[in-house]
Amino acid sequence: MRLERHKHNPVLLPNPSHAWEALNVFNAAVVHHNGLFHMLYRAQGLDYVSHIGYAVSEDGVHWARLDTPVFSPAESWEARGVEDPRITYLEGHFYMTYTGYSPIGIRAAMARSQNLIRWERMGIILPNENNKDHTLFPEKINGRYALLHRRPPDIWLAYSDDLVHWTDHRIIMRPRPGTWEHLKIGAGGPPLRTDEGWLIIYHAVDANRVYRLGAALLALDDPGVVLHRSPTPILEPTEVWEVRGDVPNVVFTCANVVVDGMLYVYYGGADRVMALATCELDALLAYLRQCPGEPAAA
Ligand code: M1P
Repeated sequence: MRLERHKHNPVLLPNPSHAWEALNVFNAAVVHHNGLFHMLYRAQGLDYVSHIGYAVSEDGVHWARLDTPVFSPAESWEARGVEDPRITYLEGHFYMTYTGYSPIGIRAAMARSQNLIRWERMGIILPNENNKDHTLFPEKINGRYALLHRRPPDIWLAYSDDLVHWTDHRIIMRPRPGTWEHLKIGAGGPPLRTDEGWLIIYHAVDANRVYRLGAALLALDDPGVVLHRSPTPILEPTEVWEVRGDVPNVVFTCANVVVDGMLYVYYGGADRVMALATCELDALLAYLRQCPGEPAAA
């Protein structure tokens, strides 16, 4: 099973007219809301400080974007950039999980918005540790908020009563040694509820630092249980703009949305451009149904 690249890829390119997005635009969040696709993308200029820009689209392929970023570094712990946004619509708010990068390291942070343009910081949610690739489930599970995050090299699950204090951390997926997942793995966009489980798309890094995408289904009432996991990648770098860019051989996703039964996976190509790959959701679920599950990892 492979995702199909859109024929108009890359769908978003750096814009040399704006210093803040002149070099790289990549690793975007995308939500589909009120009939429009909204993209919050990571952008870098020559200083390599990451900002987050906004673009909107009717078809998910052609985008109109704002001239200035909607979210930029403002706190000491994100002084070198706000990176890799993922957006979850939950209880009437858009929550953006993002990485704050600074001389102290990388911190898992969160902000919220009602309109995707003005953002209110909620601060670091996993304090005193280098952490990233965190993404919020779109509903409570057994009465508590749930989050995937990454303590290298594994994907972890945690729970919270208030979205700020996270407890009950446990590993749910480990890299598979000697494979396309050898070095580390990390969650992509927010888990998608399906009848058969929480669908997640994740990235995996091999021993040569090639980034690929895989998929898994987690149990609805206990996402710590991996019901099915793809043994082979569903996307790997082959196009020139995936193989050559700022960082070579990278496909990296922070966004997966379903519209009219079609799964849209947005991904950064070689940390330079934004691209789109799709498949029928039912086809991916049929494939995963045949893939083995795993015993609890922790
Ligand atoms: O350069 C590839 C990716 O490297 C990092 O991802 P991770 O630590 O999860 O492997 C991130 O900086 C990501 O933004 C980047 O695309």
